[in-house]
Amino acid sequence: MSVTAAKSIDTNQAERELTDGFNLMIDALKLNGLTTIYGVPGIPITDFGRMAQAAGIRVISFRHEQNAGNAASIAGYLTKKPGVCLTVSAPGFLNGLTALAHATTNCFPMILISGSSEREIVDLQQGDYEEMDQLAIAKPLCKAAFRVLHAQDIGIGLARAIRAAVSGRPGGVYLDLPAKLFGQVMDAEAGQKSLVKVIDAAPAQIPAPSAVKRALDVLKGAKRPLIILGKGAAYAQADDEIKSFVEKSGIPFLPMSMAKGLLPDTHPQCAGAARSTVLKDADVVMLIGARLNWLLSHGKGKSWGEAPKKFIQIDIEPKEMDSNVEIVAPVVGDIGSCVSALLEGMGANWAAAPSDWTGAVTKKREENVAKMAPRLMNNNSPMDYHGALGVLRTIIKERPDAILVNEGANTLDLARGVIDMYQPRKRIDVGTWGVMGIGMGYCIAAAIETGKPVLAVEGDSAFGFSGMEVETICRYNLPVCIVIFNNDGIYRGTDVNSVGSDPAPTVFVKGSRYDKMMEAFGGVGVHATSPDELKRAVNAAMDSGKPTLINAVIDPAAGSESGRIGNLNPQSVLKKK
Ligand code: ADP
Ligand code: TZD
Ligand code: MG
Repeated sequence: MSVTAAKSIDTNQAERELTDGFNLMIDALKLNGLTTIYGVPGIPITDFGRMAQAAGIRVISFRHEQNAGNAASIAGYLTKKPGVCLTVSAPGFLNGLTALAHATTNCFPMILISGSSEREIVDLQQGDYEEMDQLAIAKPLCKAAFRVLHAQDIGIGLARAIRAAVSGRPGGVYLDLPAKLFGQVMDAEAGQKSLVKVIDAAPAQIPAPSAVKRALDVLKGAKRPLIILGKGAAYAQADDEIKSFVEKSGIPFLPMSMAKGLLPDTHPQCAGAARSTVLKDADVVMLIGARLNWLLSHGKGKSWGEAPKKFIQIDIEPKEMDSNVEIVAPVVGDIGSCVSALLEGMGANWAAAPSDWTGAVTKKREENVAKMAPRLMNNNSPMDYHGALGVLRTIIKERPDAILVNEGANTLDLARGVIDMYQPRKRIDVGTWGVMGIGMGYCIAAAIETGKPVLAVEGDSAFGFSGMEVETICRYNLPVCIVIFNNDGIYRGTDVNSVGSDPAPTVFVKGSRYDKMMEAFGGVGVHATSPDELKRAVNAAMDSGKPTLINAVIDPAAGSESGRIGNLNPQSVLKKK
C-alpha cells in the first residue's frame, strides 16, 4: 500500500490507527525479545535508531560497523539469541559484512540489518546514494539472506531471520530493508496481526538411539579415550549435562580456546596442559561441538601421532561428519540432547576410563604446569609475556566471573595457555579465523549482555583494529579494563628495514602510549612497566569498574613470529636478505 493510499484511508476513516515500517520493525524485534541493537546511524536508518531507543530498545552506537557487528555476533554466542547489528547501505553494510561472515564461520547467531536504496534504481544501476545490490553480495557470506519490500511482511521477514540464525548450526543472517519500507504505512491492527512471535526458535534435535549406542560402544572399547570440547559445547549452555558426562566417564578432556572454563582448567581431568601428549596417544577421540579444522590439524598429521584413532563426533550439523577424517560414530543432534542421551545410555555401571591412561595424562600435566610456574613469577621490566600473564592469571583466578577478551599473536597464544578459566563462556577470542579486530566489539557486548566486568588482553597490533571504540566504552561507561601488550609491533618490535628509511612492515612507533587514548575520552590510562604495576592497575580497574586502558610495556624482542602458528607461514626459497 502506498503512503498516499494510506493517507486517504486515514482521511475517510479518521478513527483508524496507522502504523509504519519503522514501528512494525521495532515491535517485531521487541516481540521476539531482541532488545539490544549494535550499530552505526546514517541514511536511511537514523530515525529507526532514535525511535527504537525511544521505544525501550537499547541502541549501542559504535564508531565503525565492523565493531558493532562483532559485538552483535558475540552477543549471539553469549545469549543464544541472535545479536542484531544495524548499518546504513553500501559502505556501512560492507563494513558490517566482515562481522557477518565471521559470525557464520564461528557458528554465532546474528542478524545484520542494513538499510538499502530503492530496488528500482539499484536494479537498473542508476546510481542511487550508496547504491549496491546488498542482498546478492551478502548471500554467499551468511547462512541466509532476506529482503522485505512490504510493511506487512516485516513480521514474517524477521521471524525467518531469527529461525535461520539460531536453528540447526547457528550463523549469520542478512536482512535487507530498503529505505522506502520504513515509511510505508498500514492499518495498525493489521500490522500488529502481521507480526510473528517465533515459537521454539532452535528446536531440540534428538539424536537417533542407534547413533548413541554406536558411540557408547566405541567409547567402551577405548584404552586411551579423550574428549575435546569446542565452543559449540560452550554455546549450547548444556553445562551441567556436559560436566556430568565428563565426570562420569572419567575421560581426560581438552578444551578448545573458547571452551575453556566449561569445566575449570584446574579440574583433575583437564588435559589442557598435556595437549600434545593426549593428541598423540589417544586411541578414541570424542569431539563435542568442535570441528576438526586447522585448529586441530584436520585430525591428522604429526601432532596426532602414529597410533590409529577412532573419532566420535557430536554436532548439530550432519555435513560436518567426515569433513577431514572418517568419523566412526557420528552423533547428530543438539549437544544438550546428545549428552543427556549418552549419560542415560551409560547406565549405573559404566567403567571409568582406564587408570593407567588417566594417570599418565595427570603426570604429564603436572610436569608441564610445574615447568611453567617459575616463569610466571618473574618481575622483569620491561616485562616478558610470562611475567605479565602470571599476574593476569592470578587476577582471573580471584575474579572468575570476569569475561576475558583476547586477541593478538603471542599475546593470544601465550594468554590462552597461561590464564586458567573457571566458568563457562568467560573466554572470548579470535575464533575460527584467528581474526584481529574482535577486541573492542567483544568487550562492549560482553559488558552489556552479561553485566560482568571485562578484562581485555590485547596485542598492540590487534588493539589497533578496533581501538577507536574506547570512546564508545567511555561513552557508555562500561566496566572494561583493556591491557595492551605493547611490544612495539606485530609479533615483535625489533624488525628493521635493511635497505631504506621506511620502517619494517611489522613494527610501530616505538614507546607508544596507548593509555593516552583512553584519557582523551575521560577514562583511566595507566602506563605499566613491571608485573607489580600491572597487577595494581588491573585490580584497581576491576574494583572501580571504570573504563581503563593499561599500556603494558613488553620487551620488543620477547615474541616469536606468528606466535604459536609460525609453521603456517609459506617459505620462499628465493627470499632476498
Ligand atoms: P572450536 O573452534 O572451539 O573447535 P568450532 O567452531 O570449530 O569449535 O565447532 C563448533 C561446532 O559446534 C560446529 O560444528 C557447530 O555446528 C557445533 N554446534 C554449535 N552449536 C551446537 C549445538 N547447540 N549442538 C550441537 N552442535 C553445535
Ligand atoms: N588481519 C586480520 C583481520 N587478521 C589477522 N589475523 C591478521 C591481519 C594477521 N595477524 C595475525 O594473525 S596476528 C596479528 C596480525 C596482524 C597481530 C599480532 O601482533 P600483536 O600481538 O601486537 O597483536 P603480539 O603479541 O605482538 O604477537
Ligand atoms: Mg605486538
